[in-house]
Amino acid sequence: MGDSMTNTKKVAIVGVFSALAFVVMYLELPIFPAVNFLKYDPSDIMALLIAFIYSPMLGVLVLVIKDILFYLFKSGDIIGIAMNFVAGALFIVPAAMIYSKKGRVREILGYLAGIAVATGGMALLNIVVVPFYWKVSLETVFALLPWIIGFNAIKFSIDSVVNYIIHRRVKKILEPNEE
Ligand code: RBF
Repeated sequence: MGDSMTNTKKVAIVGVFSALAFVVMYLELPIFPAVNFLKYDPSDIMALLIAFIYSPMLGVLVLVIKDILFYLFKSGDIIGIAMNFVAGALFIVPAAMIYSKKGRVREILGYLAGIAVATGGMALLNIVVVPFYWKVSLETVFALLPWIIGFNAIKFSIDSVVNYIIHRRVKKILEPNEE
């Protein structure tokens, strides 16, 4: 296949995965009642698949597109969408950068790094954002911190396990002529 054809196909696949990510975002599953503003959805898996199969940058593009669509069609909550985007980017960029196409050890180290960066980064960001968003005291935020940390650790662990199981099969379907 020529380069221009490959690019056309890549653009189409990124578009389809962004649309899929947007649709599955409607799941919005609150895991912990104490922090019901934190909602699980599997949309970051679509971005991680694209980041693994093509590049971290295209993975981030999937995050941008699905979050803009979700903001426009569903949420209207710019803070929630921004937090969702930052969390997703903090997870997929380290994971995909450390992942090497051959080694399972590097892949798992990538997931662990992504989970650690996203969970740590979002804990700090929530300490800053939640007092303004909910008009609560810092003490209240610190009381919620174990739930916030638990939410992000669980969310990105689920995404890692699912991605680990499916990404090679998805790559074979999308790029049957490679390797
Ligand atoms: N999403 C995360 O994945 N991790 C977070 O730490 C996180 N913190 C949030 C904090 C606030 C105040 C809000 C409003 C949303 C946050 N979100 C976070 C996004 C939330 O889980 C959900 O994806 C969006 O609100 C869209 O439904």
